[in-house]
Amino acid sequence: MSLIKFYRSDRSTAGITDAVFKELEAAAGKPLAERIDLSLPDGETRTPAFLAVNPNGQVPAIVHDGAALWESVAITMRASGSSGAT
Ligand SMILES: N[C@@H](CCC(=O)N[C@@H](CS)C(=O)NCC(=O)O)C(=O)O
Repeated sequence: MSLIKFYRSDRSTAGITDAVFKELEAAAGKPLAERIDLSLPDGETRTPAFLAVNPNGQVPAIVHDGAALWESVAITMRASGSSGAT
């Protein structure tokens, strides 16, 4: 499986998604996601580049196999199904 690009920020809803990825990575014994840290105070979720990933301008968001996905619940379901853990 190709690495998932995982857009996150400290002290945000992305922490839940990050915890799920860490559990899945521990089970898989390998990294599943490349973490890309964005600064909310610096407005990094509002750049044109990130809005092309998530038009809502919010983390968490992922890009996997060329497809973007946002909303923590949707990402968790996708990641769990793609990891081989379920
Ligand atoms: N319902 C969304 C909520 C995501 C959300 O509220 N993200 C906030 C951080 S906790 C955010 O990225 N805010 C940046 C902004 O609005 O500019 C989810 O569960 O993924």
